[in-house]
Amino acid sequence: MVIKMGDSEAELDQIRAILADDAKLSEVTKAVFDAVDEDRSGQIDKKELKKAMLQVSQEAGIAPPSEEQVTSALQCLDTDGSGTIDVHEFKELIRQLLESIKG
Ligand SMILES: [Ca+2]
Repeated sequence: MVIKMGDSEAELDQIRAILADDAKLSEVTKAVFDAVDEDRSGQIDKKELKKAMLQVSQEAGIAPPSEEQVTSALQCLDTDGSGTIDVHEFKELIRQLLESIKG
């Protein structure tokens, strides 16, 4: 599943529905997580995060992330300090992302 950064009512309704339903949010998280976790380790490491951020920036038509931005995103997401992002940490990211789109 691709999360579009659109703002049409239908898309906003879909985002609200996902945020209101934890099972749905987990499903979306898992789909995105698996796409980013290329080596299927169950953890997103810095290299994978960088690639994902690069892809998002390309699709959004913005400048690619700097090394510092990738590092700070990783530190921000890695709430247990393991150096990688697990699916629970990733779920918080997706939740915040959807919350910010929903406005
Ligand atoms: Ca972690």
